[in-house]
Amino acid sequence: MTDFKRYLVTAALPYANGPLHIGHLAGCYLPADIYVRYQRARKRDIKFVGGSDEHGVPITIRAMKEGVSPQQIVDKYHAIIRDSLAEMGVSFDIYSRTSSPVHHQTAADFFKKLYDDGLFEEKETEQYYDEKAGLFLADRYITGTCPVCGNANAYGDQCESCGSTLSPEQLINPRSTLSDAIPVKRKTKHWYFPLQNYEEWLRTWILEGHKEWKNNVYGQCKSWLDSGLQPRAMTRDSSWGIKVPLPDAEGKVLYVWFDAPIGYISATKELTPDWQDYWCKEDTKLVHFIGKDNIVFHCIIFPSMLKAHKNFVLPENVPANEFLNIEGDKVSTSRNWAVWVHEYLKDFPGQQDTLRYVLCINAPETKDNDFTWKDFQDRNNSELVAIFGNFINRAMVLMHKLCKGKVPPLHTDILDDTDRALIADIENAKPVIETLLEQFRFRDALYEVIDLARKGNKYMQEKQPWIVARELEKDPQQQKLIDNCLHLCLQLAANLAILINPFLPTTAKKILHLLKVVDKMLDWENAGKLKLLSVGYSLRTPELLFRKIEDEEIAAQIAKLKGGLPQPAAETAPANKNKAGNTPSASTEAQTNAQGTEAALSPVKPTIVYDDFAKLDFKTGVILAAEKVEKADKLLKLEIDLGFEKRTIVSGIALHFTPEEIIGKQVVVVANLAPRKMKGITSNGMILMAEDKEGKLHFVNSPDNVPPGSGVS
Ligand code: B3M
Ligand code: ZN
Repeated sequence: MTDFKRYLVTAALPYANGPLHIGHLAGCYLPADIYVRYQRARKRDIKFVGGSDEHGVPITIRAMKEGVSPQQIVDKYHAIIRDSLAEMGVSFDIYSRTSSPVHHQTAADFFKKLYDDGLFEEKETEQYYDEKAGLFLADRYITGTCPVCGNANAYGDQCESCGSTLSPEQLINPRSTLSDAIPVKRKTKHWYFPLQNYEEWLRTWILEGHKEWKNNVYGQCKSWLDSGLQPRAMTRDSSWGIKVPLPDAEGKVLYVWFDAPIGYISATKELTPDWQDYWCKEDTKLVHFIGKDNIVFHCIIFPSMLKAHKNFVLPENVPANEFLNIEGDKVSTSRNWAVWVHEYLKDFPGQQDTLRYVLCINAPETKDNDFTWKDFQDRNNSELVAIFGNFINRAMVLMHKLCKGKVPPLHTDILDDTDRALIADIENAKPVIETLLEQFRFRDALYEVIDLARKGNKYMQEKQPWIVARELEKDPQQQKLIDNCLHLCLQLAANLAILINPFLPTTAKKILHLLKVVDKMLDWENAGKLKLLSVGYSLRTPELLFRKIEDEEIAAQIAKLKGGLPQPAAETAPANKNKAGNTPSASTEAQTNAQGTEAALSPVKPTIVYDDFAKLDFKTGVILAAEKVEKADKLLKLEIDLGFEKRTIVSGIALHFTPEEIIGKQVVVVANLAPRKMKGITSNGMILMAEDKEGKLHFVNSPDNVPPGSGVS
């Protein structure tokens, strides 16, 4: 179906267990908002719903850690998140919360309907229980030794060292991360949703029917489906959540990933009595904006639930983004490696659009991307200030200087090729940007808008009305050239307001103010038109749209970010990336918030046998060249002579050594480590470093007079 009558757009419900960081914005709130603002400008019937996710293990844990009730936690963070989103201009029609009575009722009814239809399997299993904390433990809250690689701190669902997907039963010496108690097995009964029964249908619906979904989304769905779906428990043992609406379910609540997506339905119910039009009529286009860690829930589990319940529309698209890293490192709330939105708003008052711009133009749409403060400054200063702002400002200033503050006429009889090229650029931008927006390619779309402003600057530079003005005394006819230039520039300024509006709404409003036109002009259908401003109309005196961001402000932000960190760890390579494990686990809800482990002096690792050691191939080498890796504070790219060959190795030592001081150093290299890519550079091995008590790094030198390439054992 392509002819949709109405749109329903959702953005993932953030857990109310911490404030919002810019990764959240870039992941789903900003793209969703851009899409919705664009569709609103097209006069589509559209609802944008969201709210806080207030149930689940992460909330209970946070409450335990802070020594308060879960309710206090969600009240506090719901307010912070709601306000941050509103101040960033994320224009929800409703921002609700899953603790609302409407939601409790809706989710419980949903469960009851599936239960009454006989869809759940009831199963009794043994699960780990923490007697000290008085809780059944979700997989993520159990640690122990990995049976595969011996890592002493593997999680119950995954070992971050070797990437193996685990179940808590496989861990050697399991411990509770909450109390350090040794967990005991307890019997417990739960209701399982038979996902496997939906596998065939999902294959047809997604793999055949939605080939247009983004590669990352389609690929993850395919990999889940290919590895086979399992029944999934839809209830949990907990006192916090929505009570299971059955008589024999004391102490049981709905699994947070069962209730949270239903939150989209509840929020729509709270918003409008016509909610069924949006949820039940086939000609609704339902779009879920999420981050990549939520793909399985929105593409596989929730659609199966909707299908099982019957009468609901299914998502037409799920444009999930990848992750945004900060200064080369994964966001970690536990290490405070994050840029918090409420703090940004305090530090950069009135500069919401700058952040919106940077997060969109650098959005992790197809792969993980990196946010750096330097890039933030550069993009603000050299794109928003120097291109977009500069164009609008020059047009306004020159119009005041050379056209008496009024929109000059267009003398069509003297239009030349340069004028006509600009007119074509204005007319052509709309369909291009429109197509990109419809395809959820927001960064490309925004690039096109900036590019149009760039063309405006170029046009002005070619026309140079300020030079033409010098001729006026000799030849008053020259005024016509000036008029044409500024007439077209002002019409372009009006067009830029329309085109930038979905992305930078405050900026669009500022342009409207300068041009003294009403909001109505921002209707999308006006884009591409050349008669948006009437001839003779007087405009306001110019005001700058953006301000330059100074080096000191950036230095302060970097210091703040790094101040939140413990001593850098002695690793010479970034921490292991989470490999996408794709076995459904009982506690995936904890993953987003439990990411990152604290840096600490590393204890002696578990014993290995000689054969393990013998697999490592150490060789001596000499550093031939070293240089900083762009956009990664910690990394140096090294060229190492191993005698028999030269190697590129990327090493995380840039905070400890300058490139110059290490050239010529003798080193020991792990020569048979599988290559890995860092910042686009393939690193072929690792150099050994020693870390002293103060956290300072020292080279493990190879002995004097040993030629490069000698074996070390
Ligand atoms: N609260 C997980 C997250 O914040 C979860 C999303 C729910 S969407 C229905 O990533
Ligand atoms: Zn392992």
